[in-house]
Amino acid sequence: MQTGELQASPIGKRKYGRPLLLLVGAAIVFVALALGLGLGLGLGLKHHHHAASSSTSGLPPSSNPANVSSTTATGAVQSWRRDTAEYNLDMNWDMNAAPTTRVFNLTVSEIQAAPDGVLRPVLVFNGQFPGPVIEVNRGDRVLVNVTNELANVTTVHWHGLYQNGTNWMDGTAGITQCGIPPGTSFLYNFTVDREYGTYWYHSHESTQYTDGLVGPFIVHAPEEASLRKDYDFDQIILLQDWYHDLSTALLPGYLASGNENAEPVPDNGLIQGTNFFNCSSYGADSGYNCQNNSTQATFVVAQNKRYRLRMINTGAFGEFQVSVDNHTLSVIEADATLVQPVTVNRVPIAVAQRYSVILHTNQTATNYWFRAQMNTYCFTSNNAPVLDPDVRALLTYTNTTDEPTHSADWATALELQCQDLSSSDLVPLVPEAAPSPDQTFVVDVSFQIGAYALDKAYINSTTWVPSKIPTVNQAISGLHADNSTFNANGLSSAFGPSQFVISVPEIQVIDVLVNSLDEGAHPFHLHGHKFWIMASGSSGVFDWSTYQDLNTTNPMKRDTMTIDAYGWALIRFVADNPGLWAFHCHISWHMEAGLLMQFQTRNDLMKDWTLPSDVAALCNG
Ligand SMILES: *[C@@H]1O[C@H](CO)[C@@H](O)[C@H](O)[C@H]1NC(C)=O
Ligand SMILES: *[C@@H]1O[C@H](CO)[C@@H](O)[C@H](O)[C@H]1NC(C)=O
Ligand SMILES: *[C@@H]1O[C@H](CO)[C@@H](O)[C@H](O)[C@H]1NC(C)=O
Ligand SMILES: *[C@@H]1O[C@H](CO)[C@@H](O)[C@H](O)[C@H]1NC(C)=O
Ligand SMILES: *[C@@H]1O[C@H](CO)[C@@H](O)[C@H](O)[C@H]1NC(C)=O
Ligand SMILES: *[C@@H]1O[C@H](CO)[C@@H](O)[C@H](O)[C@H]1NC(C)=O
Ligand SMILES: *[C@@H]1O[C@H](CO)[C@@H](O)[C@H](O)[C@H]1NC(C)=O
Ligand SMILES: *[C@@H]1O[C@H](CO)[C@@H](O)[C@H](O)[C@H]1NC(C)=O
Ligand SMILES: *[C@@H]1O[C@H](CO)[C@@H](O)[C@H](O)[C@H]1NC(C)=O
Ligand SMILES: *[C@@H]1O[C@H](CO)[C@@H](O)[C@H](O)[C@H]1NC(C)=O
Ligand SMILES: *[C@@H]1O[C@H](CO)[C@@H](O)[C@H](O)[C@H]1NC(C)=O
Ligand SMILES: *[C@@H]1O[C@H](CO)[C@@H](O)[C@H](O)[C@H]1NC(C)=O
Ligand SMILES: [Cu+2]
Repeated sequence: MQTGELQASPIGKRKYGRPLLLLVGAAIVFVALALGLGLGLGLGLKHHHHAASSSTSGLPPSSNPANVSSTTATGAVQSWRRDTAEYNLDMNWDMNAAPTTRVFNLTVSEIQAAPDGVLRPVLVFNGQFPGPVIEVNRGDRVLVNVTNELANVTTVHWHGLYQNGTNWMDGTAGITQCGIPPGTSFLYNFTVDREYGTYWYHSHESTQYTDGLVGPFIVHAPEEASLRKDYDFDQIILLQDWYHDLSTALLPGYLASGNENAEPVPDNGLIQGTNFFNCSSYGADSGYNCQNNSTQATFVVAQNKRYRLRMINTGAFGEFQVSVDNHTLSVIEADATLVQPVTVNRVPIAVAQRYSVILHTNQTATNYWFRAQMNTYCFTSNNAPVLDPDVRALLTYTNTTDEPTHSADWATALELQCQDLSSSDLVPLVPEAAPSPDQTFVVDVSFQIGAYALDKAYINSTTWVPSKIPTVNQAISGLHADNSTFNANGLSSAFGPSQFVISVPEIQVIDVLVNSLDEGAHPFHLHGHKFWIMASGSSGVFDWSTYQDLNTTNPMKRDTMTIDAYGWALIRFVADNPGLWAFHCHISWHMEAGLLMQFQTRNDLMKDWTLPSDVAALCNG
């Protein structure tokens, strides 16, 4: 392993200081000896055992302190904790390789684990939390065999991938597939075309991903070569809020009448799936099995190197404002769109968004805090004293676990609202003009006490409930049968009362103005496309008199954007990708409350589709 490679390793916060360092040292010797003797510890120490990847990515983690840190002083390995050394990408990855087929296995199961010291049921991929890296080249065919060992159905969605021609591989329950039944396997089979960058994958069945079913998905391409001149190391960083209860235990309270959209407030935040938690914030009778021995991520850096940090918010609800004490960050990518470098002190990252930044380690060679400060302004309560929103990892130039002594957070204030980096600060590196729109739709987003007095979310007057028969299955049969109800333009009446589907039969450029009548911020994600952000506002309404004069020169294009509280956004996309595509708020609770609509595009192509038999069979399970 190269010196100075950024290493993510959970090291006990309580372990800073000499005596415990010695214990860590002893564990290093133990691991080194074990590896030196060629012993397979067989305790999940090596990631190969559980990793999904069949590729050549990643180096053996033999000299990585992550091995040590997931080892207790007695040498016991927490086998459910993934060695996130694999998130440290191999700079020798061949991005010019000829297109190939890459095969992965993802087994979904429920285990007991304590990512922050609080034991709870966690849903995991391949027995470990968080999920393994899936790393491919643009042009590759990807085969992922998902085996469901849960008691409930599941799906896997590939966030940001276009799935052009394979809509049924998008993994969206009730839209592109029926859930994978317990005890069975399903093979996701798709190619990654015309896109590269930082993506992720997660369950798209109810709120399941909130319980642990998340992982990074990286796509390389030859164009990356020029970018790589700007960094020496390439590191994935997963950020997520965390609850100490299963999401299904929190849902009934959230949806209960009279609750007025009071989302469950996270109990903690995790970086690389780990964090410290102070058990004393729970009373003795809390019912939680809490150990104060948890861990914090540590990034080992060398001085005067440049690190690309691919940060992904895989959380359910919370926005993070990421910063590194005493270091500026240069943003170069947002949701797999490369942008002209922009230097900032803090990067706000909403749920499901990704940002790559370059960190230049040109400060005094000591230790600093990497901060992912959760924006509690967007929560209905601050959940004190349980939630410590100042989520941290250690950035060490000295490869020590010493608590920083001269590390200072930026004096610039934290944002008081959950808002994205201004889209005018994000300018795509590869210029592209937005074409003129063919059609414009307006939708209103709100929360209301609806049927059965449940607190539900609405797109106009529709609250989404996943369809038993996926909408794409219905559309294909309807179009096959030449049923014109399925081929009308605009708001569709073909799918029943819980589906808000806008049908765009042929290739068109679509504008959508989303008006939020809600007091909360909503990170909206469009499946199967990236959209241009043509205009947005945090109050008032869109001024239609400016519609003809929108700046189409090179607007920001991405797949997830925050629509501000009581705000609005005008987005534009080319509806050229056949299928049924969800457009929804990515906050787990809000999607479950029904904040989802769909676009039905390219009926001209879909009418000739036949659903693959294995996909169709999922609905018989
Ligand atoms: C950090 O220290 C550990 C233990 O001495 C060593 O194994 C590892 O290679 C070091 N990492 C770096 C990046 O120097
Ligand atoms: C996937 O699992 C199968 C067994 O079902 C095994 O034969 C194969 O080697 C695994 N592939 C990878 C890439 O891990
Ligand atoms: C924390 O303590 C529990 C209970 O003693 C133990 O099972 C677990 O392995 C410990 N974890 C670490 C990281 O030391
Ligand atoms: C997927 O994995 C399951 C469980 O290991 C195995 O039975 C099945 O044959 C695999 N399917 C494919 C297509 O590899
Ligand atoms: C994956 O899909 C392609 C295109 O439909 C097909 O040719 C191939 O046989 C599929 N692979 C597997 C393993 O099912
Ligand atoms: C499985 O689904 C049921 C019904 O929604 C739910 O009560 C249960 O908590 C789920 N299990 C997990 C592990 O999510
Ligand atoms: C450190 O690097 C950043 C980003 O490259 C640069 O803006 C800054 O001026 C550098 N600071 C020093 C002290 O060299
Ligand atoms: C970090 O910045 C603070 C505030 O500017 C400064 O006091 C401190 O000395 C810096 N730390 C280091 C290690 O340079
Ligand atoms: C949604 O409701 C608004 C306000 O009533 C209306 O102007 C708009 O046309 C509706 N959208 C669609 C797609 O029907
Ligand atoms: C066409 O689809 C609509 C909506 O699903 C349905 O109500 C209608 O019966 C269908 N028409 C025919 C002729 O099947
Ligand atoms: C339009 O946007 C481009 C790209 O961000 C920018 O360079 C240009 O200055 C903008 N033009 C106007 C009139 O604002
Ligand atoms: C998707 O494929 C269709 C042809 O099937 C093509 O017209 C369209 O441009 C593609 N869209 C994207 C986003 O790749
Ligand atoms: Cu929302």
